[in-house]
Amino acid sequence: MSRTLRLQALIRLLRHRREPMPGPALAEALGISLRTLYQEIAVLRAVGIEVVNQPGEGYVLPPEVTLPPPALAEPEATGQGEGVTAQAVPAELVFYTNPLSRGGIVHWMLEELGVNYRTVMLEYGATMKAPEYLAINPLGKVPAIRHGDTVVTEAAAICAYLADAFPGAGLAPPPAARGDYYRWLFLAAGPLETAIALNGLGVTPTAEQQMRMGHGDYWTLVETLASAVADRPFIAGNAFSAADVYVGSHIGWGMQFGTLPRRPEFEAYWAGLAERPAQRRCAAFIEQARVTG
Ligand SMILES: N[C@@H](CCC(=O)N[C@@H](CS)C(=O)NCC(=O)O)C(=O)O
Repeated sequence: MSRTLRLQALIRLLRHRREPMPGPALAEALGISLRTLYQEIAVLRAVGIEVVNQPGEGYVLPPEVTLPPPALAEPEATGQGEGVTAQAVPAELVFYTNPLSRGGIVHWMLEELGVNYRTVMLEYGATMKAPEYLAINPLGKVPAIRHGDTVVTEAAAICAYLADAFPGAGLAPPPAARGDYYRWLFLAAGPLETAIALNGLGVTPTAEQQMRMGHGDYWTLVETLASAVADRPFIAGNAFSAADVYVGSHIGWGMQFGTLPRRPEFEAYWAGLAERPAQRRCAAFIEQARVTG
């Protein structure tokens, strides 16, 4: 890893945390020695980034620091020069997950995109709650991605981000045609998730409570979603999109785990999605993880 990338990684690790990060944990997360870490911190201070060392606790970045300054920015792709074409180095794409988690949604999205990515497997209650990962997602939950300097958490947000970051895959409609795309992505991530969770816990809000809670009534939501996918292979427009990855995952898993009813509309919609090669690869991966524990 070049020094520029290492300094950016160091900044990234610190700026997503409020709590100090101990030097040894920071050095380990960056794959460098403590001695190198001290040198890098000195470099940051030299360019005006005041990394604060709280004795006995670790390092923090003051919240007002906005980064990175030009001195640490990625070198620009130089285009053509001297008859040689300089290639921009693609930003690293890292996928944080556990095989038995909502990470499966993002896994499917990544496989649909066909891009290169590096997977970091995290264990529930262990590496998922370790300082290195809390620097990525302070909630200690998966999935998350880091794309170059950009960290995204929340499966729906990750799917939408990836569709935009890799437009060549055609997994987001053109901006002017995104009404249904946003509508169903957001409905599934918010109201549907809440309704399914409460229903699974056996909680039925009263009519008065439903007026104040964003999801309203579970069965009305089910009916609405069933109408949205009735007699159509895709939920937004005439093409497969990130909205199908996200909403389809809820519908497929919902029927599998009994959190959504096996309505004919859901069965037909999911049957079309489950046949996709990327989805088959992900299903096989999950199955293997389930069998091998
Ligand atoms: N709203 C988040 C939910 C993420 C979530 O709850 N992930 C679960 C696994 S499916 C998790 O990481 N649980 C571990 C924990 O909370 O300790 C999303 O949609 O990505």
